Amino acid sequence: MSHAAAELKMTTAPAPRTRPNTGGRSSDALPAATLVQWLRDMMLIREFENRCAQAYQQAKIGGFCHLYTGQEAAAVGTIAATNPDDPIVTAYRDHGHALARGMDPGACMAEMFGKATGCAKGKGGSMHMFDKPHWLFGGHGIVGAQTALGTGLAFAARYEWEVLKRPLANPGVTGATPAKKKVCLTYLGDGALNQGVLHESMNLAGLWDIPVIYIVENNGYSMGTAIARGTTMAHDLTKKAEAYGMRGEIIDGFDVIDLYDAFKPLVDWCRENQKPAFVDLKTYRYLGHSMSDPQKYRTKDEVEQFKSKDSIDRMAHVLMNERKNKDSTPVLSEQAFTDLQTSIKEQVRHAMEFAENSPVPDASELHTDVYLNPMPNLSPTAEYRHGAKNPLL
Ligand SMILES: Cc1ncc(C[n+]2csc(CCOP(=O)(O)OP(=O)(O)O)c2C)c(N)n1
Ligand SMILES: [Mg+2]
Repeated sequence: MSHAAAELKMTTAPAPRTRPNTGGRSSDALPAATLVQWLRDMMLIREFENRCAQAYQQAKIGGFCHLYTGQEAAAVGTIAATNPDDPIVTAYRDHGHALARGMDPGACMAEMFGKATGCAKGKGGSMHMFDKPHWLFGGHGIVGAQTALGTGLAFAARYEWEVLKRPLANPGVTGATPAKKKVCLTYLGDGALNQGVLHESMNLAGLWDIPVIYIVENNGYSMGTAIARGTTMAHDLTKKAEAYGMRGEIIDGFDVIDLYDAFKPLVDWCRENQKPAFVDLKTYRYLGHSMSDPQKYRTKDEVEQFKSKDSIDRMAHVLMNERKNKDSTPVLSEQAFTDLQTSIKEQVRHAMEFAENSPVPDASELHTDVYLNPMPNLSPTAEYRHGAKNPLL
């Protein structure tokens, strides 16, 4: 076993376990249709990413491209535990979160293709999925930067509820009224764990009781560096939460139902008590860090080991064999599963066609949306004068 694999075993792979068949889990209260929807969401992400990989190889997608394949349960299981108007923010491996939050796959794919119909008008690309109506505040490429944004979003949410008693948000945004207790899910990779901004953010969150949940999607590697080679206490990251006075939990991210059952009570607690938390969410990416990663840092065996507990296969198995309707038939029949596969392929094919047939952004869009309400002297438009005094200073 390679050095990296040995460390990964220690830090990432929890022993596979069978879900205890006892009552009292949050998922027990959910209708079967919700569980089938989770499976569908994970399958949609997998198919979307497969088609992105093809389109990238055909040079239809340019720039950086980080696929979410293998990590699907992380976005689907955590987002399922939120309200639709809880803000979320993530890093650059963001297609999965966007789709799990409900972004139209056409808008997501068009963004990948750099087309004007994309969610960021084709100006952001793979790393910058934004969806204001679904309270997704990006997609960010600077490692760790989104942790400060997520902390700010959570602060704003608490400020609205507690101080202003009215929403700050655009009234057109889904669920903007009335002000209410929210939590902000802030996703980061394990490679962001040592960025200063995370520690400044966690310090303030702990100090001021900001309702943010930092979710480390711990796939064991930061690009090609195994976590234990670059991060202290990799075997127990919750110690970092302790240092900032917040709850910390380790959650298995391979079984979406287990994940939800562990995560939902934490979200509810953070919302009710308006407190922060930190989650070490164990997961694994099947593909390289990005499209140009030769993956010399891990063995094929290791990847296969993780694939053998694939969260989509697992969920399909549970719904087709373990979860039963009142009449003892499985909640997902073989035919229904096949139909699901067909409808997802169709949906993603439509998204591809939509992206391919959409126009590229007009050249006049080059300097728009750079700043919100740009000050004339700060805006790189016709009014810009080099060396002009910053009116804010
Ligand atoms: C501030 C900053 N430093 C370096 C980079 C280059 N970079 C991009 S991703 C990455 C690794 C991040 O680790 P993690 O999120 O665990 O990576 P993954 O699991 O996606 O490989 C680095 C160093 C960057 N984007 N931003
Ligand atoms: Mg990582």
